[in-house]
Amino acid sequence: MARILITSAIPYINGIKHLGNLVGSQLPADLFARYMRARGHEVMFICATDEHGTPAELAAAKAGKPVAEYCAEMHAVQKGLSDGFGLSFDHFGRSSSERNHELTQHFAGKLWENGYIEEVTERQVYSQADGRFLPDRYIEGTCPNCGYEKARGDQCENCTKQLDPTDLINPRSAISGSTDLEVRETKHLYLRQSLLKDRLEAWIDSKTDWPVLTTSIARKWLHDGDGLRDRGITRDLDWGVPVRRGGEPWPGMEGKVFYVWFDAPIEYIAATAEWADAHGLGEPAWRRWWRTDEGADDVRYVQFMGKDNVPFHTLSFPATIMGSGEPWKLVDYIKSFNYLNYDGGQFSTSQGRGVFMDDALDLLPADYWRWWLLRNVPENADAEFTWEHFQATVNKDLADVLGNLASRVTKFCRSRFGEAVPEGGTTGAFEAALIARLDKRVRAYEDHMEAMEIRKAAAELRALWAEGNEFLQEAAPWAAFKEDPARAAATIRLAFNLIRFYAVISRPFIPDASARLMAALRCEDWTWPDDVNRALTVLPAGHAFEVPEVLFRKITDDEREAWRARFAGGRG
Ligand code: B3M
Ligand code: ZN
Repeated sequence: MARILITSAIPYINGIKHLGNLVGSQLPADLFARYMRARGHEVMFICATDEHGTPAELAAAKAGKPVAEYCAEMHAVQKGLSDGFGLSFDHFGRSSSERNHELTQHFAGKLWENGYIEEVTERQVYSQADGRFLPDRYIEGTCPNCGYEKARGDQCENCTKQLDPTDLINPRSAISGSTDLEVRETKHLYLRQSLLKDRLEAWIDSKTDWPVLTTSIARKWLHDGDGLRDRGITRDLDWGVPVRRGGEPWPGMEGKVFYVWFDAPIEYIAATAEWADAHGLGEPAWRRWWRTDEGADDVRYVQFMGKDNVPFHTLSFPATIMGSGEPWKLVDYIKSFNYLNYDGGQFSTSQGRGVFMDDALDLLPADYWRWWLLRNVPENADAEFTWEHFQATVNKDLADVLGNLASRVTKFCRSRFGEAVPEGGTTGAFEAALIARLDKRVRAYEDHMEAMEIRKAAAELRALWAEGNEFLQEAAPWAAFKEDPARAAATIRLAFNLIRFYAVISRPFIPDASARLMAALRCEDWTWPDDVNRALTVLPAGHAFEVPEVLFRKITDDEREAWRARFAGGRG
């Protein structure tokens, strides 16, 4: 049994996330966490809301609420939606927690002691109209790298380049739109990550098994010259982790807070401490996941994130950990994702274009979305959501293949044999050949899941379902029943066990449907089918069952068209 620490990029607090956000980190992380638990490993799966920085302040201002109140409300909303999608976090924390304040200040103090932080008098954009400095997203303008006109002061969404507000061409205030801006001097702390370039590079070079998407972005920023430039890690904002060290205010830094991207990854650690607090556990309970001197040397740490978050996780956060000089756990594997587009364009939070997590759950249960999203996860290239494809996938894979198998077998059995797994008859070479195929496929499925090759895993799972459907089609117990009821009974007995086998192996993808199947089978044995032969004898003759409610319903053409129109844009 291994110990696996899994973190998903923590979503910004500012509003409900769309399906593109969901599939870019939290959902695949959940798939992996569920799979690893199913295989008997000890898993710690952590996520949180990212509550600091300009996104939080701007959204709270727009909602007309104090930022602390806004964040508390939105955290509860996001928590409810992640529960709705079956995201099985061990803890869904908050980056504004006391734990994160302490840890962020702790890391800054260590970095300072070790010479990795310096105080810099820098030039910041000041807005006359707004009467304040304009850090990060408080300023917008044209990206000097790619020419995108809506680049933000901290990063260009289009080309992912990390920016400083003074880099922008034609800058304007995101608060007032004012272009009456001037550059003023103010003192800030800088993380001297350039000093760690060699260590970071050697570390990235050692990660030969990482996805190319991850390492190519990391190398690009390492070699860009600019990518590892020392960066300001403090801001002139009210909301955030106050700049302190050793429990005292940091001289000259009064009224400033740490930059959101400095404290956000530290929240992975803090949220694990929040988990321990929530369960009344002591310090060792969380430190054994994070401190290599306190047990975490045998932990495998995997991170999930969208490609725009890769530079922070391959360079800045590791620089924070390395520079602390303390034995904190570094990530072992980073699984990153491309973007999911929406029906011929992009998902857009600002334009309300696309399906958001709350909308999705209004339309259909989570498993319909989980299946489509994971099967089409933007793993090796960007992917696109279209309503036709969604409808076709749900109707074919879920309703026609898996759902149909469960419903045919249980209904046929009830009408011919009664509400218990039938006895009599024996299986032969035909069944043995099926089992051999299933065995081969389930081993391939395991390999893809271990390797986090999600599309391949989904394709293999679907093929496993199809094997069962085809077997039933050919064995045709409804026809065999007349001449050879014992033979039909043996087929149906195997088919019941197939349903259980599918419930177990499909659970990481479609947990609710799996639970409903198991409930209908009155079975609680979730043992993984290490031995397929044995797995297909778990339900013996005489075992009682119920016919399940429709497992997956079909999406009609009318629904598809109505939904397309509804989500074309302009969500409030
Ligand atoms: N909140 C950006 C995002 O939601 C940011 C991730 C932080 S991970 C430590 O994509
Ligand atoms: Zn750009």
